[in-house]
Amino acid sequence: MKKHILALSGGVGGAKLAAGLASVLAPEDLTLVVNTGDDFEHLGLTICPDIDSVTYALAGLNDTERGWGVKDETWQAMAMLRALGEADWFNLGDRDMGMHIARSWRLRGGDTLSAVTARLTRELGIAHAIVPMSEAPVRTQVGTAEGWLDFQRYFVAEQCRPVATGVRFEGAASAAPSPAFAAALERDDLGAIIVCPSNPYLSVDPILAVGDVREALERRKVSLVAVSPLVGGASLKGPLGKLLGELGKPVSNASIADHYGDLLDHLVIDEADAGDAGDLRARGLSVTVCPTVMWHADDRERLARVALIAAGIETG
Ligand code: FO1
Repeated sequence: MKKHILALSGGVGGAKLAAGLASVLAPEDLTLVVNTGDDFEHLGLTICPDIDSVTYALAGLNDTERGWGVKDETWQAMAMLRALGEADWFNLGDRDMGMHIARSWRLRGGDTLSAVTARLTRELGIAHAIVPMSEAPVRTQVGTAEGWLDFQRYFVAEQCRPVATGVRFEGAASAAPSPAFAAALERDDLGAIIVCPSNPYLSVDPILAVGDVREALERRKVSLVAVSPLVGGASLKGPLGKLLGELGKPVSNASIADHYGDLLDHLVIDEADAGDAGDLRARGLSVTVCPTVMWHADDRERLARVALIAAGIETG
């Protein structure tokens, strides 16, 4: 029987593997659930950075240099906003802004975030299901000496400079998984759960914190395979290394494995961290060591196949 794959993703790194999975799996065989804890309202627009990173990656529109937003972007609207004295700490490209306007318009018309995302991705020619983790707003906040900062304030405005004392997900406990996420978790033909190489604390945890998602995953009958976001004992991009240090944890795959705990069956780690494999295996984990940096489409596809094989899924 053909198996269905549920993948959990944040932005940037996760989006690359999401695109790899979409290149090796048929649309009906994959549900991509995306973190919405980074979402916020800005200048009257609803911004969903991780949904957009996954969408742009699957549509081939992503800017690979910057890591977020649309390639070949222009910034005229931003220049006008600046001239008008409006907030300019969060950069909205002209093409990207079209996405935020369309989303905000449809949400204001009463559509759910799932329906809006389905519509926007379909219009961009994406056949695979990209679904938000929940319809309800969940907001990631980072604890600092000055109090709790909303995620984009911490990440973009403050450039992750404040020392983090904790992370919380406002609204997660009372939120329900989106209908497509809940349905994927319950599928009889669910074959594996793949956790993309996103920040476990900032990008994957919000998904696990939604309603009873963690309990549903604990009850799973299939393998959960995570691809580590660490390369050579450091985060490739983003604040994971800094955050781990501030939370008093070593910047190593042992911390990733500890963090996912019993949820994790198999960890895919980078060849630069091959030295971690022995200790990880000694604690009962299955481990695959391979190149995990995804520069090009063939890297994304190869890593997707590695993750699926680790989960016991034939990729043809
Ligand atoms: N990241 C930045 O570092 N600076 C920005 O000005 C910025 C703008 C932005 C606009 C739209 C979008 O979808 C993403 C954007 N990001 C920006 C990235 C975003 O903050 C992060 O990718 C995620 O929230 C973390 O996964």
